[in-house]
Amino acid sequence: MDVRFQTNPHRRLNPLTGEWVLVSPHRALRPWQGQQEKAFIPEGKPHDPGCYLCRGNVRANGMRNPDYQQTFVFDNDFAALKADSPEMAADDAGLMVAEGESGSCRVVCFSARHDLTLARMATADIARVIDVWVEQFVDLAGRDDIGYVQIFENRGEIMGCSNPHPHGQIWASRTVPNEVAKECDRQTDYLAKTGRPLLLDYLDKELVSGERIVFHNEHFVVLVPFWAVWPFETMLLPRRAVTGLDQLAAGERQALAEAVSVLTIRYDNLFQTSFPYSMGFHQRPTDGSPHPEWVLHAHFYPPLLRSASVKKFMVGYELLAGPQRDITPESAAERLRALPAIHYLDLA
Ligand code: H2U
Ligand code: ZN
Repeated sequence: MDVRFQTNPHRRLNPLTGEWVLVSPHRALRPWQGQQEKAFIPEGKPHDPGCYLCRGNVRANGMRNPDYQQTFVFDNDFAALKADSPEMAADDAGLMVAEGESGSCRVVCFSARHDLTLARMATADIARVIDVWVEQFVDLAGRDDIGYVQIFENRGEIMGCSNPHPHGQIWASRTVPNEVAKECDRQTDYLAKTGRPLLLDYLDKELVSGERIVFHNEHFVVLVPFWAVWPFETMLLPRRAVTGLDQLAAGERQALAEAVSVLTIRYDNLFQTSFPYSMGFHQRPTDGSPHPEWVLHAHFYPPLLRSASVKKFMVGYELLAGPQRDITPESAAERLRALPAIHYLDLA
């Protein structure tokens, strides 16, 4: 890439959303006098009697979890969406528009072990989580009242996650939510213009350049997107045009499990902490159309900037004008790429 981008303020376009990010690489040279933090050593137990996700325990609504051995899925007891919602009318001027929204929310326990995270789980056990995501996607996508299935994980207290037990959530809604709708429009336009899926063309360019690649195997690539907003934001992309998790062959699910494992281990190694993030998969809307414009992908949005406790804040200019970053996506990728793929707790 043009070296001028490594030292001068510039903005980059996210072709999936049409939004710009301001990059100020010269600011990364500012002096930093933060404290060096000690490596985080977890002290959790494999089973916590007070955890509402551990096996055999009673949840907030009085239901008892089964004695599950690996994964466990249940309907969220405090679901943001319900099976039906009344019709609502807009005002005449269209200035106060609301509509009923329906759907389903589920919680997915990744492991029976309370003290693990994806980064500490064996690849085979992550593959089991991927199988569960596929089952859930197929089940929800098959419903007439579901137009989009959002699979995600909120990791770490700093992200507002309420429980360290490894788990994620699924929110399936009647309509296509904002972020996905933007990506839908952009990918549709690109396919119409070029006859190729946007993300496959993008991936080809990234593989040629190599400077933002963090990890790759036979079927998946992990990279810091050219337009990343969060300091160590990444994207996981398949090497072929699959529109959803359900289209992955067995070997591809395995490769995805490996990619998730390596990425989350390197994230933990970066600041020797249990690395917080929000991650999730973007897949085709489930309206029954094939959506040839879509390429399945996962986004990881981690907030940490400099250490286990120093995070990036989306405030000021970012809230009022647009996102901004200091360290370039290229240097973030270089740092992640250089980290060992063995967890620091296993090296200790
Ligand atoms: P978070 O840790 O990301 O907040 O997710 C936990 C979810 O678990 C949350 O959505 C649900 C909350 O509603 N939950 C239950 O369904 N039952 C409970 O007993 C407690 C929490
Ligand atoms: Zn637990």
